[in-house]
Amino acid sequence: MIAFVRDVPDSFDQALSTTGQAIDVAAARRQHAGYVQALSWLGVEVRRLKADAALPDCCFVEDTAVVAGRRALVTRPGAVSRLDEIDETRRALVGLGGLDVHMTEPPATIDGGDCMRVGRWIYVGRSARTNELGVARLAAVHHGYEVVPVDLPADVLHLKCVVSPLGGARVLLARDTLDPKLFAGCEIVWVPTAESYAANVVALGGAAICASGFPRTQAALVEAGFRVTPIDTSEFRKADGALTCLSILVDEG
Ligand code: CIR
Repeated sequence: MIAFVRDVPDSFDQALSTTGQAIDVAAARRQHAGYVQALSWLGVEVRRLKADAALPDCCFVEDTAVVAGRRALVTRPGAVSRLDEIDETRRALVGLGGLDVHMTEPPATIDGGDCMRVGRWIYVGRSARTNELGVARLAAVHHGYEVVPVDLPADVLHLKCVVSPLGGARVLLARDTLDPKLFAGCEIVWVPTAESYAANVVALGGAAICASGFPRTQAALVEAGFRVTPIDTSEFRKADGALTCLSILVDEG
């Protein structure tokens, strides 16, 4: 497994945020290094892309591509300030070789954080960032998968803010967010309402990287058989980000 991550820019304290909390860029860089280390511990080959100070949100690289199998869709992020983030992602994915790389044309918008692959399905959030044309583009490029649109509540930024894939047909879902019937073919591991931020984890094989400070979610993951690595994500949380947003995973298999 290869993971592309993008460094934290000097301007990260100007990242889009609904929290209004002041971001400590140096602390964010330390937390980012912890994330990279945790990925390496899981056996992932990490490739770092350079930050661009003109793009304060560029470390949330997940939003710029949806990779499944040998096909990659470079997205067109729904936030105007993030549109230029895709150039570096496109270069990196083309440079990797072996991937069929496709683009998204305006007026379609789609954020990778709204897209979750589980087996042969790709769930996609219809959100403030991902529009109908974005969903259609995803379905056209990833035609080998069944695309399942999910209407998101207005207070949920991205689909994967409240549900994330655990591998196989398992998902980690925050209670009181989405209708569990959407995931009828899946086994659900539940995150309690009070810990909903922790529903976003990076799970690979039998291991999961999760946000620290959420003991009930950690216990649920352990109960589900995962070896759990908690890491501090406080600075990314201030910018409405979590764990999956910090990487694009490419399965070489
Ligand atoms: C934004 O509002 O776009 C960023 N501040 C946060 C993006 C988080 N990305 C993700 O959850 N996939």
